[in-house]
Amino acid sequence: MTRSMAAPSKNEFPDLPPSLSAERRGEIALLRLSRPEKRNALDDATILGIEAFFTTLPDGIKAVVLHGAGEHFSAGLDLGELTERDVTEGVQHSRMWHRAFDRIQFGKVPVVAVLHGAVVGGGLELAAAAHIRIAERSAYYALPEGSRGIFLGGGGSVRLPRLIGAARVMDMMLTGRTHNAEDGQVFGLTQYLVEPGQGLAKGIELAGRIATNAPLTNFALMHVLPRVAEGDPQSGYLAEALMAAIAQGSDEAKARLKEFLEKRGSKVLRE
Ligand code: 1HE
Repeated sequence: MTRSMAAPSKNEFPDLPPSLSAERRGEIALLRLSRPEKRNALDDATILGIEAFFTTLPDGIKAVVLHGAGEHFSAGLDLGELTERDVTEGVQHSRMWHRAFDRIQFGKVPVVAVLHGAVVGGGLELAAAAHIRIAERSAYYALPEGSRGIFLGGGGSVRLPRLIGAARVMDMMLTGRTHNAEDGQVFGLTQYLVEPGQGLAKGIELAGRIATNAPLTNFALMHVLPRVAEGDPQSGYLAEALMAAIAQGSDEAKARLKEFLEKRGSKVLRE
């Protein structure tokens, strides 16, 4: 539910543009790209709305599901806004996208993106900032920047090679190659592949599981794991040891471990 307030209280979503809609379901927030008539193309208002949403998540939200209305997740950058920008404005525009998507990747809670139809250009960059990606079988991926005479600008040149390899990004941009949902699943862009129409339910299910984790564990996964994975190993081992000790020392971890040892905790079950 979107409330019309300039300064949201800790229990409300911020004022969002019409291209976005937010809904709370208990501990989970759903953020929907809601501009299907333009294939959820991302204009400035939408990017700023995404930044505001992830910066001011209401208290008690433990995971977010990001999804798109209509036939496509997102057609990427709103090309209609591009024509009048000079070089300096172009740099600032890209940095605005970086800020917004950083609020997703390094924000307060994990984000599950549900992908379907076109997931292209800036839409793919947006998806890359999430922590878990689910593809419906209709999803397809492309980076048409090459053919439009432009370049990645939403953090894609950083995030996408880490997810799918620089060679694939190079191929997609040089040749305009499109990959389908099965390809994306095989090369690790997505972690789940579901039938058309099933993505949102799967996203809500996974977000529900994420919400049951200790907040400190989710914090460590979002903020420590990627930095360790990308940094030098020796610093990584040290950061891991420190994070492990901090997590183990928390009251929540102690209570959860006690629960298991007293046969009240959940077991790891085969899916
Ligand atoms: C748009 C956009 C857009 C659609 N900006 N208006 N992205 C692209 O190069 C992808 C461009 N879009 C497409 O290739 C197709 O629209 C789709 C494959 C996504 C969907 O096709 P379709 O047949 O369902 O829709 P459509 O008829 O092409 O588009 C419907 C409307 O959405 C139409 O407007 P209308 O007023 O004529 O109805 C389109 O103009 C409009 N529309 N996509 C603006 N992208 C930070 S840097 C990131 C750089 C990039 O993202 S580059 C990639 C840009």
